[in-house]
Parts: sequence; structure tokens; C-alpha cells
Amino acid sequence: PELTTEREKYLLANLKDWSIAHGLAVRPAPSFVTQDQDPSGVLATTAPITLFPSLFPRACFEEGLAIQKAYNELYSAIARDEEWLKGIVEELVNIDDFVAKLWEIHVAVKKEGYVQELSLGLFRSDYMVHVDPSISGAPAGLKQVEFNTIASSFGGLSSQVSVLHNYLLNINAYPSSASAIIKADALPQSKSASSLAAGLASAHKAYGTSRTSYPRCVLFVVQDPERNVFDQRLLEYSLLSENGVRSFRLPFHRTLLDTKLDPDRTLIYVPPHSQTTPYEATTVYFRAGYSPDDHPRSEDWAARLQLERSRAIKCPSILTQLAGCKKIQQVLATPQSPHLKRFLPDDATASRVLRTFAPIYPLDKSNAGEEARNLATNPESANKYVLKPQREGGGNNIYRKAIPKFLKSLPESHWPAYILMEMIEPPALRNAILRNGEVQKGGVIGELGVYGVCLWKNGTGQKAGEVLENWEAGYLLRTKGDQSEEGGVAAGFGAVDSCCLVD
Ligand code: GSH
Repeated sequence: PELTTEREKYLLANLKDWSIAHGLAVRPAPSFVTQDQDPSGVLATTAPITLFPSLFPRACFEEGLAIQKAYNELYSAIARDEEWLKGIVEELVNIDDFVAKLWEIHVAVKKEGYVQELSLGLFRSDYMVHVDPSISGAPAGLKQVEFNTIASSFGGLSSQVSVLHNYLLNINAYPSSASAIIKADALPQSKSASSLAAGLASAHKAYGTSRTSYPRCVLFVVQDPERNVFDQRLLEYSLLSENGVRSFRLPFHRTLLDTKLDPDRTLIYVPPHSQTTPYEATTVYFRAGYSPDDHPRSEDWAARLQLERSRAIKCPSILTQLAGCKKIQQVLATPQSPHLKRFLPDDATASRVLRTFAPIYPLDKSNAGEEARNLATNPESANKYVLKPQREGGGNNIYRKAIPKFLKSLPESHWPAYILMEMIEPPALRNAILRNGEVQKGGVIGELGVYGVCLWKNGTGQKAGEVLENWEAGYLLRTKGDQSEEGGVAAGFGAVDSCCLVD
């Protein structure tokens, strides 16, 4: 859409006020001020967002939403199957310290016995639209980029951005060329904020009888400093206003200061700066702990161990977090492998999920691994691929021509810590992104995320394996400039967007 200077000014002025009034915001960069450090500072600025909703094929959108319950079932089944997971993780522990540390915690807790059999997943499955270039007129399909099992972000802001785009349409802020295409009934609102909060509330309620006389709460374990505070706050507010559940923000590094375990491993939270009594924590929701950077000190590992040992329901448990390893996505995506069937016995469901996988290869000594090593070390063929470590949180991948040099800088024994994935090449669209006060216009690429909530029972006791809750929980569209390979919003590349569905 063509934007005249006057139109752009009008659009931006309205967009900026609306975003601040509705919490579509982040802490400003780069000072990363916290409220405590600088009470006079500016605390909020518009989050990286697109000016317009982006066009997205309706059939792909609907398929992504429809398949989410199967993905929830799949990943909860993986997290329950410790033996199977062990087989995969064991290949990684000698070459990936972070995975090894997480596994160690699980082993330690298993030894003394888990006291909480419920686990909560607030998942997000990310996709790009793919059109097979070798078939003329091939329909657009979804290909999965990754599956997030920890700190699946932007569910709060996504609910707001879809409302913002609708508002901009309603006040005629868009030029007529755009409003000829963008129609209100083609703009799906994302229910993610409310739906993810309802997921936390369902765990809180399923926790069972209190062990203390304290009031109960949910803990949001967060990074500090954190820019994406408002996205988290929107879930917190919805948890309280729509579900009546109190929650607190616990900076991860304060875990050992502000929480303790009773002898029966009930998790007690003692708010540091309030006169209130302690709380019994029913649910621990991690918005930190997915990156080695969150664990600079040995106390940070002790903190994670304390939370995992506790009676609180973890979102995610260590095993659920490990289920998000890229190696697992690769194993599931391997054609004719028995693994997907193990977890999704229904053939129709399994093949629907299988259709969403792009080709992914291991870099080990298997036949497929040898083939992948050849592809990855040759600059010509490597150009079609992305190399991914087991890491979450964005900014960790190696793209295309940079892969051979990167691999050569590593001892070959470490290559199996990575997987090689064929790049999904979605059609470029046009949009404008507002980031750090600047508007960038041009070609963009979108990535659809679909949230899922799943609450299930682990262990061996009665009803083990039972799935108590399983629902699709709204969507996120993230958009990046088509010149950038990385799309993570938190890592500083993409912007939060909403869909304008097209048939
Ligand atoms: N700590 C931040 C938060 O809690 O919002 C960022 C967490 C984060 O990076 N989450 C990843 C994600 O969803 C999954 S582990 N990233 C989406 C993005 O940055 O675009």
C-alpha cells in the first residue's frame, strides 16, 4: 500500500497512542531500565509491530489452528515417555552442556521421586507458508519452523495487535488502496492472551488440596531485565480479572531468595516487598530458563532444581522443555520413521502432522547424517539450508552460505548437536514495520504461530497419561523484512503482526 506522508503521520499517531493505551508495548531499548532502577524513566514504548495486517492464505491459517490439538497431544506424549526421550537426549548430553544440565536435574528429581504428577504446556507451533516450486500451480501449505515448549511468547501482544489493526481500519487510517483489500471480516482476532491465561488457571485449579493455610498463587519466573514485560503482564492481568487467580513475577535470579520448599516440597513464595503473608505456589510458569545466559551462576541451577523438585505444577517441566529440542523435531520429521506413530496412533492425525514437516536431517554418522554432512559442507548446496542448535530464544541459527565455515570451526564430534533443515521459502509480501520509532517499508515474510494449552498427568499411578485439558489457544503472526533470515521479535528482528485472510 502507498502511504503519503500525511497519511503515514495520521496512521502512526493513532497507532502509537492506541498501543500505549492497550499495553501493546515493550520496555524501551537500549537502557533496559527496570522500574526500581529508574522510577522517573520512560517505561513503555510501542512494541515492534506492523502498520497493516499481512495477507495470509485462509486455508493455511485454518489448518494451523485445526492441527494444534494433535501437536499438543504429540508433545505431551513425548514429555511423558521418559525412556524414549532418554534415548534422544543421551546422544546430546556429551556435546551440549545446557541439555546435559537440564537432564541432570530431571535425573536428580526422579531419584527422590516427583511429588507433582501434573504438567502444563503452553506451546506454540511456528510455521511458514510454503509453495512447492517444482509443481506448477501447487497449493500453499504450512511447513513447521519449530515447536516451542518453553516461554512461548507474544500471546499477550498478539491479542492486542489484531484489535489495533481492526481499529485502524475502522477509523479510516489506511489508504484506500489498502482498505479495498483489508476487510473487517477477514481479520481474525487472536484469543491468545485470554486462552493462555485460562491454561494457567486450569493448572492452578487442578493443583489439588492446599498443603498450607496460605493463599495460593501462580509464579511467573522471568528474566531481569526484561523488555517484553507487557506481553507477560497481559497474561497476568487476564489471569486475575478473568479467572480470579493471583500471580507474581519472580525474577529467576531471586528464586532462592524469595521461595522455599516445605519438608513435603510444597513451594512457598514470600513476596519480597509487601506486607502480605506468604503464598503457596500452585504453578510455576517459566518465561526464563530456556537459555544458558539465564544460568550464569551455580545458584541458578540450584534454583531450577528447587523449582523442579517442588510440588508446584511446572510450565514446562524439564522433560517438557527437553521435548522442544530440535533433535526431536528432526526425528519426528524423518519419513517412514516409527516415532510419530508411537505418539499419534491415529493414522489420519499422524499424516496430517507429517505433512507440516520440512525436510530435516541429523548431522550424525547415520546414512542420512552422512548425506547431510555433504550438503552442509558444500557452499552451493548449503545455501538451501539452516543449521540449528538445540537452543531456544532466537539468534542462535546459522544460515545458508555461512554453514560450511561454521561447521569447519567446530570439532566434528560436536556436529550432531545441530540439525540441518531445508529453508522454507515463503512468498514475500509488502508491509511496513515500526521498530524503535522507525518505519521500515518493503518486502516482508510472515511466520504463523499457533498456541496450544495442554495439561496432563505423568507418572505411573492412577490415570497416568490422562490428558486433562487440550485446546488451541489463538495465533501469532510475526513478520520480518525479507532481507533478514532471523525472525525473532525478542531477539530484535521481527515484528508482531495480525492476519488478513485471503481465499
Ligand atoms: N523472555 C522473553 C519473554 O518471556 O517474552 C522472550 C522469550 C523467548 O525468546 N521466547 C521464545 C519465543 O517465543 C521461545 S523460547 N520467541 C518469539 C520471538 O521472539 O519472536
